[in-house]
Amino acid sequence: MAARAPTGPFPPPEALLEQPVPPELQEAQKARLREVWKQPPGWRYWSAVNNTEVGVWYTLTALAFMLVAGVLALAMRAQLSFPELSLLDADRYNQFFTMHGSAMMFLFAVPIFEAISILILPAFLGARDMPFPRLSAYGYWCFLIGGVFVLGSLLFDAAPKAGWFMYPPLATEDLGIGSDIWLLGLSFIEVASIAAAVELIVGTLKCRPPGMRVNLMPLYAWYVLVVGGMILFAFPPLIAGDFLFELQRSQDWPFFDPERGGDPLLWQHLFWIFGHPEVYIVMLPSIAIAAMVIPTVARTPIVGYSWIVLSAVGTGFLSFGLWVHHMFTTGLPAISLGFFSAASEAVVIPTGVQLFAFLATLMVGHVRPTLPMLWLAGAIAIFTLGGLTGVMVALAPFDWAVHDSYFVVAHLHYTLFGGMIFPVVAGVYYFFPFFAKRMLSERLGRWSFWLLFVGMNVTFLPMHWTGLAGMPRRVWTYPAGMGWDWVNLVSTAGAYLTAAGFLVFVWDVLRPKSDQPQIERNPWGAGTLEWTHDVPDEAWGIRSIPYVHTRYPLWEQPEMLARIDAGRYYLPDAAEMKRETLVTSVIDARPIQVQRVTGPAWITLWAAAFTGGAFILPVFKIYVLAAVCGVLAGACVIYWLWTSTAQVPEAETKDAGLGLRLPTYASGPDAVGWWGVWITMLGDATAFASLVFGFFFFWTARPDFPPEGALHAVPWAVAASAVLGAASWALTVAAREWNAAGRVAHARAALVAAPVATLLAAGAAVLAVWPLDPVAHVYPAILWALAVWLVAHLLLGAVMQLYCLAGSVFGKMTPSHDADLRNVTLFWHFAALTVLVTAAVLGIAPRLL
Ligand code: HEM
Ligand SMILES: [Cu+2]
Repeated sequence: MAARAPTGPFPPPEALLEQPVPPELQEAQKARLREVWKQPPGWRYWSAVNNTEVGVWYTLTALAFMLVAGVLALAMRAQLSFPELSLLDADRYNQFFTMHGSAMMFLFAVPIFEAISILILPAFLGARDMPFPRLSAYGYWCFLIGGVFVLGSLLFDAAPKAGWFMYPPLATEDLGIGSDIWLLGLSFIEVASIAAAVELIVGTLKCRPPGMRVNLMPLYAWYVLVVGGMILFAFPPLIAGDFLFELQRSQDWPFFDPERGGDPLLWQHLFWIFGHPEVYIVMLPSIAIAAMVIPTVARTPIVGYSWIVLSAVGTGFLSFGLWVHHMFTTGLPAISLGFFSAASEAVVIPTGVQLFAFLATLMVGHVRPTLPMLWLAGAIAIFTLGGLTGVMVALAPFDWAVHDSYFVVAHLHYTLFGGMIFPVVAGVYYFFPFFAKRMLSERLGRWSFWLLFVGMNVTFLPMHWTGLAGMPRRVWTYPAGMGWDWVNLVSTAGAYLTAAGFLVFVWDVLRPKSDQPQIERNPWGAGTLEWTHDVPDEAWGIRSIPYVHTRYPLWEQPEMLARIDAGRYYLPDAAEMKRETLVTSVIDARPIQVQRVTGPAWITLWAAAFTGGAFILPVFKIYVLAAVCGVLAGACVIYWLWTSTAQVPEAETKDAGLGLRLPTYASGPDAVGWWGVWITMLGDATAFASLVFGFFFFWTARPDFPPEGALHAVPWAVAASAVLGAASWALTVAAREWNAAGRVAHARAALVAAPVATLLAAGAAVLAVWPLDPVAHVYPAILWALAVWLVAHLLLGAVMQLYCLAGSVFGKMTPSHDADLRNVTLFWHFAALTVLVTAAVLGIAPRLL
């Protein structure tokens, strides 16, 4: 262990930083870096995994999905332009608004944040890549496959049609496969979203440049942490909800069926526990973009850095307490109405703090009116209007009046255009030269801005009116003479104007630019690290990883750029011809490891394709093949982990530059993989907690839970499952300790015994619920659901234990190279918790009820 500690000076002594690097050496270093980071040629390009390629694909795909969703909106507006038209029939209209909303939210609003972040976060942090490049690639392919599948259903007239929040009983009773496509297809994409969030969080925590303490991070990175964290806690309840929902649809387990003890409100809770934070998941990245653009435009450091960070974190927390305001009309007790109404208004405070900090920055600086700034100004104007109507609908009595009317449609589009479309376009204008090395057009940008600005107001302002005049949302047509006619026509005209604005923007992005000069480096005169990237482009990301001790290094460390270019800083070379980036400590960013990151591979694409099969085939009730796909996906993932992560390095330490020697292998909390597991498991535990919440929700909300004389889970089997699960956990911990102490034979024996205990625990869990009939009533159904969840985790845990055993036998894991075993033990801490809580719910709760 001790052999792996970093040695050498840190922070780097000034004398070392000043030493010149001989030009021949510089050229040789550059040649090696170029060779190591180059993209695979020809069609093999699509096996690339590094963040610059994957980030661009991801961004373009999300924008393309947005355009498809926009076309659906245009079709809806055409249908509504005059009363009693029948361009679209009712059924098709339902499909269109459902897919419009779902695609905008799940295929565009959230993924675009992850896409842009994957693309630029490493550059903000002076890293060469994300910590787990193959995970980003896997996430991207899942997103593409899932998105094409869900949108493709439109072509077969089979799309979901129960609205973007899929309320039961409408969606449970929907015949056809539309709702299944929504539930399974979007769950698949949510899993990919969570994977990206894990990657982004670990990247921010562990891959910052040496010296960049948390209070020096670019604000964007703070928002990545907050939004990533929110995704981690908001998506799992929805996934848990999807899981229950799909069980109801395919197996008839009655979670949302009141006749058999279920309750549709459980879905509403789970959906909005996700859905409200979702609103902030969508808005906060926009504020993050503004926080990067505004100091540059104002040519001054941001005012109130700490206040902004606190507000962002505060908004993140608050947003989880607000979901009930989407359910004001469901007949909740008055006390909770008051509470959630007040809490909804309270979010105004942190949002206001951020806004005022930006205004203050603009006031103390010397503002250059650039195109990104124009888009941001438009965003603020629109968002303010949307915010005002938001304050109105947050008042429960007003909401009763306009609920499910076009007023809400107007409100939500103002917030989404102001809070996301305009800032995202601002971000594209600002960051486009960063990755394309060419500017977008000033003239087209202005055209697009005014078309969109006027167009969206003409579209959505009249909807406040139609809403107050009583026009309900989600109607495919309306009778003449309600006073809605010409207002709707105006709306439709506005929609086409908006579309023209989008077209101009898309053309500007896609038009060939090879006759245009490449940009000068740092064209906006920004102060943050991403603009140190080379022009013309170099695939290595950053030539050498700088020592950072200011918030705006390009402004405040004037000697830095020349030193980066000269390879004067860390990792200026790729002596072993491996892709590498630095890992630093979480709070104060001391260098602790040289991380080898993975290169191009097809295996991620295969893994995504099989995962897709596992999610998509059940839509068509093809369960056996789906299971086969699941197993194959697992095999791909195992192969990819086995061949590329936690490899025993050729030497324990290496020269990282500036006299610093760093380990090439890390294990436990030093390793990025360990953090990845931790963070993933937080999300997993949240999903599990949502299922347990479901149990207690039924218990408190339903008088017949459990019903008179109900069968309970088999006590001895519950107890056996708990004991065996705990034993398996203990064996895993013992294996870790023995292995670390060099008692390899003991460790292997423990790793042989552990999966046996695990499988027995899984068997006992099944026996515990076997006599219960999940179709009969929600009580046996929720017990079955918990058991299924537990068994899936136990099976996964057994595979992990066997993976470590194989690692030990084949020399991938040794007493001093035990990263895999430590990560697996971490998984098992959570698995043990799942075992014990499940046992408590199955075994003890019925006696208390
Ligand atoms: C050209 C721009 C757009 C137009 C013309 C438009 C139009 C519409 C219309 C007419 C509806 C209501 C359908 C109905 O209730 O019958 C709707 C719903 C919705 N829109 Fe948009 N929209 C646009 C852009 C966006 C954007 C950018 C987003 C999000 C990022 C978005 C998200 C939604 C959502 C979530 C719904 C609710 C769907 C539902 O009721 O299930 N829209 N849109
Ligand atoms: Cu909300």
